[in-house]
Amino acid sequence: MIPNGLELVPDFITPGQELELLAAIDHSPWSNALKRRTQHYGYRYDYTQKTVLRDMYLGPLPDWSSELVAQLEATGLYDGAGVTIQGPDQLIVNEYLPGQGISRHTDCVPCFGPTVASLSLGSPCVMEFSRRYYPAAPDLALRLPPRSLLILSGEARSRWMHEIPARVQDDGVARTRRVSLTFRTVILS
Ligand SMILES: O=C(O)CCC(=O)C(=O)O
Repeated sequence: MIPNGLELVPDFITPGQELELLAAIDHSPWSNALKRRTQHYGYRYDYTQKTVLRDMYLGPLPDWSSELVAQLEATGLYDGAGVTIQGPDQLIVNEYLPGQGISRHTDCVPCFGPTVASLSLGSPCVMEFSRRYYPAAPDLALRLPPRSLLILSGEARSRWMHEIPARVQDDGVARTRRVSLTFRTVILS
């Protein structure tokens, strides 16, 4: 079953853009605060409190992401009812080495706007989608190819959970390093 509001756009960027993005990311500082390395831009997110507050502003998104943000905005993703709503102002870069994943979660609904978009670089991996917490089996396993853009809106964004199981292969295909860029729009209360 495919959740309403889930869309996967293959080849959203070119292989050249992928290499340029990876180079820029690897020239930027990584945080080791989580089980996997991350970079946070725009606003910091408090994973424990599940909050984003005004004083967590880190600054504008990095220059190396501006072409990508323009591509995202050009898709109309942020056009609601004929008006352009605010585009992404938060970016989290996640690095997954083989054996690393992200646990089952829904992106904080009051913290972020109705559209979440994740770009995959490097290794393909399988993302699982579920309507229930563990130990329920996932309802959908979706392969995310490199350079694809995953768009979550509607129920897929606000009601379903997604996860990347922490394993070294998916269906017999060995994972290598994957880097994802997740763009969100912060809602400050
Ligand atoms: O790696 C991804 O594609 C998804 C990342 C994610 O779910 C998150 O940062 O909350």
